[in-house]
Amino acid sequence: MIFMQISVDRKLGRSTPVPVEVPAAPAGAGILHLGLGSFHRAHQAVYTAAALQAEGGAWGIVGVASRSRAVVDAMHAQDLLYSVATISPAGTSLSIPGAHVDAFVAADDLRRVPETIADPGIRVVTITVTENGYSYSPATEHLDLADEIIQADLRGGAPRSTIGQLARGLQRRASLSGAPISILSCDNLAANGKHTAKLVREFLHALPGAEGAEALAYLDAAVTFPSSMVDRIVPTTTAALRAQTRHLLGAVDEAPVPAEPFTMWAIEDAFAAGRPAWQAGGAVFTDEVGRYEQMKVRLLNGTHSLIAYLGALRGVDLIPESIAIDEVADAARTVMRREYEPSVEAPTGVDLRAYEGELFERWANTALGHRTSQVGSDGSVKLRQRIPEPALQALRQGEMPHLIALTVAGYLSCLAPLGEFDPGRQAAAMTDPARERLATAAAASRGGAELAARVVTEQQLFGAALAGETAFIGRVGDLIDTIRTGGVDAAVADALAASHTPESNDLQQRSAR
Ligand code: CS2
Repeated sequence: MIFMQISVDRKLGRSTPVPVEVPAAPAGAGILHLGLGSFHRAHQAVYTAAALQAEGGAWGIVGVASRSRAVVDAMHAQDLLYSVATISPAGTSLSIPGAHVDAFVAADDLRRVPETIADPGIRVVTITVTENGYSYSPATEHLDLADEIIQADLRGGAPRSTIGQLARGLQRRASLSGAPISILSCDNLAANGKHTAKLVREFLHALPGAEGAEALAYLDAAVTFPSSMVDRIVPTTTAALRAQTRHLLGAVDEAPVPAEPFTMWAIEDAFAAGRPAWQAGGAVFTDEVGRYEQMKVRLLNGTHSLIAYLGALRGVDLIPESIAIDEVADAARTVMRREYEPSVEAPTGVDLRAYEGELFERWANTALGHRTSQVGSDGSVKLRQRIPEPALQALRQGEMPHLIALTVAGYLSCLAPLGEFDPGRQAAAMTDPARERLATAAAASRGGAELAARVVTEQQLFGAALAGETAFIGRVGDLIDTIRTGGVDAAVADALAASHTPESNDLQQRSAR
């Protein structure tokens, strides 16, 4: 699509007329949000805007970016406004949520996050810091006390980790007002509320002497950690989107966010000090968040990882290009139906098959430009949430999850290539906190079996339970070797053939042969 080059110097702002409705500024701050990235701005902020429109109230959002100035500066220059571009093959439409009342960079003033948590006007803290932001060890699932930042946060001074910020903020709130508050994780983690509560408590328990005692008692009495499942595909913002937004708005927006039309939010309704009417934006309040989360993290995210690694290894930039390849679509359908679905219990009223059908349409959204390198990034922390449970359930029933093994083999082939194997530029663009560790494992391994054993068993990258599953680890190793010597298509064909042959799925028959 070509856009007319028009010269617009007007900036988006409350006094700039634009052809999109700009809601009135919120009456005051009620939410502190940690993680002012694109996802938050296209998800929770949109639901909060709908709630404000429906019921008003002092539920404006104070957004916190951990280090990057870009979005904070752009939003301040635009009276905290930005547009959400909803993109489908049928076209792009803009909306302006206008739900923020302030934004700052945590690293600029490390005391500001705990101080804001202690402000009694703040009644909910929402969090999108990605799976990588919770400072926990994938092997033990406990707070990573060996982590340098956690150690520094425990010694005192201004906290830098999200868990340290929450714990120090709640400690301060306990001593100042003791006012109730809720902490709402919106990241793709199993039982994200409980997980966050556990890590905050572990931080407080690890403080010297009885330093954490008052805050721990306050947590029991006045703080809740509801779980939630969030869903909306939000790629990174591009220069092309900025140009398109400028054209549609007739004003410059330096911080637009692209998003798909689909959006979902399932939340446990356990708020200690009230909450916005997020249902006005379509949020579902339910006591079945666990089911929603398993459905989403496995069927969507688990399959998404496979599509990303297979696509990257085939040299494909975008998720829609990858899912358009017949073999990739077949692998995606198979992993979803045969290996993830048996471990998922559908939430009441949700039709799994309809949900799955919708996923294929969402992945095929070519206009969205979602990159394989974006979905493939941070696999060490993402896969930990997506694969171990369904893989273990299959293995316990004597079934080999060939396509989950292929997901791990694809991941390791991209991030820890053996010898001369070149996984290509999409794999090179993937970032991962474990990259260095994985490279060391690859350098010390002569083949796929050794690499898989080093990563899954020694490093316990996918948790302790999967570390002892030798048949699964052996299968991952075989598939790594097939990718390296025969190419990714050969590995996909091998995994699909094995999956479609009932006999080869049966581990007992396999070992008896
Ligand atoms: C993706 C998710 O990057 C990834 O790993 O699977 O970000 C996915 O797009 C969102 O969870 C959709 O809600």
